[in-house]
Amino acid sequence: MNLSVGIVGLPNAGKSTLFNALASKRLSATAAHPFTTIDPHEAVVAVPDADLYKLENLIKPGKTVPASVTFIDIAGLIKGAHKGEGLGNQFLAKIREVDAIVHVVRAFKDDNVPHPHRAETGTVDQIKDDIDIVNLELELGGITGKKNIYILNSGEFDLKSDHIFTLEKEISEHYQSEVIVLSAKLEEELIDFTKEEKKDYLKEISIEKSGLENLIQKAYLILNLITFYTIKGGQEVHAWSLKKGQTAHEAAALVHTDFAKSFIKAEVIPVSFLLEIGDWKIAKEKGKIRFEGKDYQVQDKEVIEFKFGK
Ligand SMILES: Nc1nc2c(ncn2[C@@H]2O[C@H](COP(=O)(O)OP(=O)(O)OP(=O)(O)O)[C@@H](O)[C@H]2O)c(=O)[nH]1
Ligand SMILES: [Mg+2]
Repeated sequence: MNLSVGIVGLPNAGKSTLFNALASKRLSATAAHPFTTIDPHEAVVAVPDADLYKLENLIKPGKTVPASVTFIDIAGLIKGAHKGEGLGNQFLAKIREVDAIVHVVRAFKDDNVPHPHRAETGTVDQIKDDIDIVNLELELGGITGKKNIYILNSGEFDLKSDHIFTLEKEISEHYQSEVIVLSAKLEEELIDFTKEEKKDYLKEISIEKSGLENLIQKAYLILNLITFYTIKGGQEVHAWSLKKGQTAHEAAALVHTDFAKSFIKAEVIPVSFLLEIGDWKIAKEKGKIRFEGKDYQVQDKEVIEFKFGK
């Protein structure tokens, strides 16, 4: 199950900058003029998952595969996009295909980067000049009821300011939505850093951690996904995504494309139990591994071994 998240917002909001940070590569061109992005770019982004890495440490497999979410960088939209202004129509067609929306709201000041609806970039009202415009265009374009997260794209030295804090509160209350504060530019700069350099740099500017991890995890959550793990005889630890409510049979179909074999049962244990016990066989002896049938609704963070007939 690989669901996609579209990055939307006004031109010059910092969408491609954020996208590149998510992709850990400069896939999309960024520039201080509107409509830099024309064709959409896609990146498959690994979902950070501490339990997966604990499982990897325990099992020591040859390979570890994390769950992922696809992010799509799309052209900016402006007032009238639904009538074809700017690159509007292309934009709306692409947005219809995604499962959730990340809306980048510009909260950085930079006179070199023009705001599409404001001559003076310093006086932007993020609700009236940005969010309401984008939301109205989406609505007029027939795109409603999609799950979304607002990204407040703050200047890198502004992240802890009272102004940003107030704005974050205002937006989350006004739209009853998740708001994540980050600096896309800072996140993009971190691409080139080693782990150590990253840590030192964040410390220097008094930031505890990069906002990207938070964003990827929240995106995964709003997509209503859960994670289950397979171990494949100790060779490969794999995290898979399922929609909440899907069954063991559906999970098996993801893992084993060769589904001619008939499903007999799923052996199931919460990952926390397995990590605590430290061994599959011992867990079995202790009666901690359950046997479930094909209609069993898989729960978040379970390790599953499927058994098939011939
Ligand atoms: N100062 C500052 N500049 C930023 C920040 N984020 C992005 N920018 C700059 O703003 C400009 C526009 O960024 P892009 O990422 O290209 O914006 P976009 O939303 O993809 O724009 P379009 O593709 O034209 O819709 C670039 O020059 C970026 O370097 C930020 O946090 N601070
Ligand atoms: Mg762009």
